[in-house]
Amino acid sequence: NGHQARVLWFTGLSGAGKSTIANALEQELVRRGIHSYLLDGDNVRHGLCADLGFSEADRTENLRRVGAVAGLMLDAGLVVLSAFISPYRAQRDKIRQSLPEGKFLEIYVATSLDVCEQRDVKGLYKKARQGEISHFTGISDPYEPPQQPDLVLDTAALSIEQSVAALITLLQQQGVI
Ligand code: GGZ
Repeated sequence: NGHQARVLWFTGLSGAGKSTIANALEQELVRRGIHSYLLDGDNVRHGLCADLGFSEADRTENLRRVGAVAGLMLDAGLVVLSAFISPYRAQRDKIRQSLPEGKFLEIYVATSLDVCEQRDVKGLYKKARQGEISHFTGISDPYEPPQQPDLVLDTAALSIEQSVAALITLLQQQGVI
């Protein structure tokens, strides 16, 4: 099962569907015998980055560490799926520049703020609107969308299966699988 290592960097608002899509893609890659690993808030913010919050400096440090780990996993030959809000363009560009040329694919999960807020799966948007959470992305903190993403996925318009299919097509076009 020859495949080329890559970092797939999912960016988008809280509740946009980054982790859901990345999880579904990981299952599809496992099914195809492709060695991959999913980095997301669930396995990073409780351990490696447990000391960090959501200020701009802490988010930048969070993503610096994740980018470094992704780089190590890339060296090990994995297809790395990374799902973080990563709200600042400069943070994402820095990670792209830290990796070997062409190894970073930016996936913009472009689900609108309206849709994310209506879903409000964890009730965080409501809390942010009520001022109980400060620096909440999209409400009281910025989100800078990618200007030239490799793929745009809007989960208001696409099923999980359709998003995974679009990602598989991208990976085939890029010669990853
Ligand atoms: C944004 C927050 C915040 C604030 C807690 N702003 O939907 P979730 O819950 O599970 O995903 C969000 C997660 C964001 O962590 P990331 O590591 O992806 O962020 S970043 O890339 O900016 O470092 C959300 C929850 O943490 N959460 N407080 N203030 N999201």
